[in-house]
Amino acid sequence: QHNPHLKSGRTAIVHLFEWRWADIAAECERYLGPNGFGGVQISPPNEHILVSSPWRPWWQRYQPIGYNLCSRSGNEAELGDMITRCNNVGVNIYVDAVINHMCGSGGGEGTHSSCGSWFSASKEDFPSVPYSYMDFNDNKCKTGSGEIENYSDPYQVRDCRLVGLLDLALEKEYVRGKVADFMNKLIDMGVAGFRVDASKHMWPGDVDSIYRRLNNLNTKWFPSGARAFIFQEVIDLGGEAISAQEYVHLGRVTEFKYGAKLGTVFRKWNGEKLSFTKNWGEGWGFMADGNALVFVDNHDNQRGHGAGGASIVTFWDARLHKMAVAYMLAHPYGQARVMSSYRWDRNIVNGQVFVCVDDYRIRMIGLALPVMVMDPPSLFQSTLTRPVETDGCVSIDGVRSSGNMVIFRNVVNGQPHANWWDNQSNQVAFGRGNRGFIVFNNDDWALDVTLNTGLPGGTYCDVISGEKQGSGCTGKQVQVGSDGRANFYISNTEEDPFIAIHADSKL
Ligand code: LAG
Ligand code: CA
Repeated sequence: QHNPHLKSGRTAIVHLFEWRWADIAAECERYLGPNGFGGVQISPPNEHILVSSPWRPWWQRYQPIGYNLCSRSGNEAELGDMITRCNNVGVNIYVDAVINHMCGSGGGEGTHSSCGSWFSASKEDFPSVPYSYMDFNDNKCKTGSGEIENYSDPYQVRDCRLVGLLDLALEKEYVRGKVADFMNKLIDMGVAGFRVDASKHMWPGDVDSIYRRLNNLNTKWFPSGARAFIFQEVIDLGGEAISAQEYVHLGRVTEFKYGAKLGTVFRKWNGEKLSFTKNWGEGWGFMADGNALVFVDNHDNQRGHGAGGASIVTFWDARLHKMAVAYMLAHPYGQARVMSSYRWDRNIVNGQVFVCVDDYRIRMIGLALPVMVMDPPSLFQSTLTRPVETDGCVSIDGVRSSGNMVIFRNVVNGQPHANWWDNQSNQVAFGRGNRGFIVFNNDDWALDVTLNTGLPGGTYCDVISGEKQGSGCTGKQVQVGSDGRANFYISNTEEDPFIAIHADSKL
């Protein structure tokens, strides 16, 4: 089902990667709700394996042990409280559903799981569900190793093990029922839908059968008869046996070409120019607008996992990242998702450990300092706080620009892409009807041009360099004449070489 059921006027989703439920609940009330965010993609809430080497990596959560709802983000009560509190302030929750597989075949035997349930990976025994060896695809998979060996063979990709993960027999009624029970429990708690992990590795007919078993959404927060929003993780950059098209009738699909191409454009690789994005969207060979879930980067490709390639822009390139995120949020194509995770270098402020993030900053409490080499090892011990006062993170401005661009997207919702301008290089501008206008300078020289914005005359506050506060503006001001025209000057040396104005930033 393709409709995210966003509450009125809201348009964007944020992935709060690895955040704790209690922190997400507070964030919904304090920031996301008041600032027009439509929904949160949460990390997998189900019981997962605990990996010791490396110590508690983020990816242990993609190795289910069962469907009990305790994870390192919190327990079932905290999850329910979060769903309720976010729904109550108009922010939907989308669950990352890992249903293709259980833990890795080498996951051992014991109670090293997030709720403490006993399991045996070697015997394929997961009593908390329960699943036994009969519920896995070992006999269906035809490769010698039992692994996916060749991505040009769709049978292998669906029936064999992905990186050693025990592959569930989703053709079985029993397994389908257990998966649907898990998802229905979450629906009844009030979630609005699911990011379906590893969808490429499941037959469309199998997931269809599961989706058909899902309950309607909880009528406490959603219209009666509303079906869960489904967005399926299918990495399709072209050239493989399995294409995103096989899944679009079932729900939305992650459009991985979007971030890969946008990164190439902003990096100016392969002769790409921003001016070539005049027909961005379907014109670039992406899937139909109504099927696409779009993002600049995701939790995998920002840390070298999964696909996407080197062109993906992440917070490591803060300047380009902010521009790319703003471009996505200003552009009408697709259901947009922004990413909020952490970067894994640390800084210490007044004896407290911080990790810098793209859109947010995470304060780590009680962590042993020397162990933070890559990803924070145990987020059980952390609390997350939105940056309010301190600095020290390169992309702290990204909080403002991305947050303000989420508002921009809401303000221009439903308006057509309009008033395109480019310099045949990397300076471009476009508007959204008569509600918003954005100008980018990704060239190595200044932009100085008068453009038709499509907006009513007046003085507007740029929401990238600052924002409207009361009747004032903390950033640049743009004078739009009664003919809709305005002069823009953007130096190529600015930290944020782009300007965005919209109906609600009018002074
Ligand atoms: C996904 N989308 O379709 C997730 O976005 C991605 O993060 C998941 O992989 C993947 N599918 C499976 O759910 C992640 C890591 C992998 C990790 C896996 C399971 O990117 O690196 O594999 O989660 O934890 C890890 C090890 C492998 C090992 C495997 C099994 O990295 O070397 O073979 O566990 O033990
Ligand atoms: Ca499979």
